[in-house]
Amino acid sequence: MRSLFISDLHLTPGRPDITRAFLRFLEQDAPTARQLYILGDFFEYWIGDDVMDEFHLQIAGALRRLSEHGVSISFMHGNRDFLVGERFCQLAGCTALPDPSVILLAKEPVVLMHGDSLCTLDTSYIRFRKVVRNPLIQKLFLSFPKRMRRKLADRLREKSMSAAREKTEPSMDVTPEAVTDALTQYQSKTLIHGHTHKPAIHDLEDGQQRIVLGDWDTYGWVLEHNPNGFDLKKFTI
Ligand code: OKV
Ligand code: MN
Repeated sequence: MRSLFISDLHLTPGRPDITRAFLRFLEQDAPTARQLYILGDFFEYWIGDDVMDEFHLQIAGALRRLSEHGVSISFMHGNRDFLVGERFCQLAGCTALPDPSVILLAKEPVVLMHGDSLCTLDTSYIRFRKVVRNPLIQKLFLSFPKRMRRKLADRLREKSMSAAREKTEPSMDVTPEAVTDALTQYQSKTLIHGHTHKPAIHDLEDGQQRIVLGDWDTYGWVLEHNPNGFDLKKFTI
């Protein structure tokens, strides 16, 4: 009875080392699990399912192989790959998982989120999110020619990279209020999320816990839940 949780791989053709580590994980670790939960920012960027190439098809194929092996795969969007759609999920044998979602682990409710919505002090990002998550604006963006989408996305990412350096650390992390609100709303003691790139298991008041997944860069991170509880595993890429 193993469940695995990953997020923030930021897969891109520019990081073949991370892609290889992920494909290795799919072959060596994931097949003996019952479920695999992908909690957002699986891809570094996504501008439409119609822009998939060899790289994306290889990853979708590897995921599909795992799903056909009997592992159920759930895919939650992150703040980068929120445009991943039905076509990719179908190719990859994944089921879309809304943000937030509540699952049962050892009969206990557990809240799953990407984590960006917990960073309630990041006002400039919240503004950006409101625009790009608007269904009408998404429809308009997806109606643009591919080269125009590419150009616009490249420009937005460049702009955001220079802005991120100016941001002070605390505004990027989750706020305790947002965490408490989520746990209260879903009457759960455990919250699992990614996004902040600060992997840890935080024990909170009243037996509550917040588990933060790690981003894949120098190390890869996998959270495992088994009959003994949670285990946040770290390995070199
Ligand atoms: C994803 C982030 C780029 C953060 C644009 C409407 C627009 C969608 C989009 C374009 C960008 C996703 C889809 C990307 C996340 C960035 C920069 C910062 C902080 C529109 C709908 F422009 F028409 F309104 N986009 N891409 N950022 O390159 O994957 O999360 S992206
Ligand atoms: Mn994120």
